[in-house]
Amino acid sequence: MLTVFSEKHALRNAKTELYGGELVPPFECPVRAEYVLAHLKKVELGKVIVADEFGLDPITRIHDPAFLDFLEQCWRDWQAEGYRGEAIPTVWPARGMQQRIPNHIGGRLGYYAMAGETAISNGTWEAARASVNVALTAQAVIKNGASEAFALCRPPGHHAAGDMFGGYCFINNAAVSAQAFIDQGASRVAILDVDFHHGNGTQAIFYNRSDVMFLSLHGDPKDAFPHFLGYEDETGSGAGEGFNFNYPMSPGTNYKTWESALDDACKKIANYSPDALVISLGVDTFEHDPISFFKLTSDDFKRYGATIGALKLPTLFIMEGGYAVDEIGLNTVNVLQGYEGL
Ligand code: SP5
Ligand code: ZN
Repeated sequence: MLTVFSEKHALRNAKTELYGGELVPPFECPVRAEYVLAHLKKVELGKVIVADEFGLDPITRIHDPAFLDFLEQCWRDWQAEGYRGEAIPTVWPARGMQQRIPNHIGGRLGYYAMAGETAISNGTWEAARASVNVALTAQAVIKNGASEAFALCRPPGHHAAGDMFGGYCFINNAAVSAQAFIDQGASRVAILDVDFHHGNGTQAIFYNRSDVMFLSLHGDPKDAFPHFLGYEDETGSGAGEGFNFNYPMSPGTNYKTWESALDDACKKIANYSPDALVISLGVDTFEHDPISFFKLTSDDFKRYGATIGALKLPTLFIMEGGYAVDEIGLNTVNVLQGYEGL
């Protein structure tokens, strides 16, 4: 399987994450991508190519231009304010408050943020742009006839909505790629999100559409981030009713339980008969992930890769989360090799 990569991921190198009331080194860190790259080279998964530049047009199909301007300008505006730390939101347009966009960078940050753990700092925008270029390059490989490709995206994307960042995500790589398939003539695309966390951004983006089906297996929002989306009764709205499927699962969920959710999701995908399948591939379902609570083993990743492969659909794998860095290469590549039947 071909992999697309960009060294510019390393420009996303925040020093702080707000976690348990402390500023800690971010779980979402540069070695994640380096370890995945090293492992797929070690097992000779296939060619690794560098991302092309796609410009803003495919991104504005999904994201609000004012939101993108904010992401591009945020770090400069924050520094201009004289702040000494990284840009972390501290105020939100909560229940009963105005949804107007303020001038002050502190207000703009809160307006566009869906969570407060994700600091914006120097290079964040450039890395997020590189990440979506990785996804679009892999999407183009499939559009040009390959049956699968792996986009080694970093930073991840599935928590980013049309005008919200957070959960370590800025641009929704999976959503932009799915939209690219549609814009290039696909009638239907399915996005299967196997990251431990609910893909709230992707769900929100396609919630009222029937041409992109979204299915997510994740920690129950009652117990897991992002807490405010991802319940089973979120089934889509308007034309999108019946095209959104959530599989929330409890703390301690093992592979047997997780696999039955996957099997159900795969049946729905097969019935939908999409022209392409996008996998939001987070490996934070791993038993030793430091911020998650599923119990998948490294061998389980190979097993479920095979289940996805059995769908026999053109498949674009997009890297999302996974924070047990010592095993992130093994677990990610196991999915890809399982898919290939190895
Ligand atoms: C892409 C992705 O995986 N984003 C995840 C963002 C999660 N950020 C908030 C984490 C809060 C974790 N609280 C867990 C407590 C574990 N003891
Ligand atoms: Zn995650």
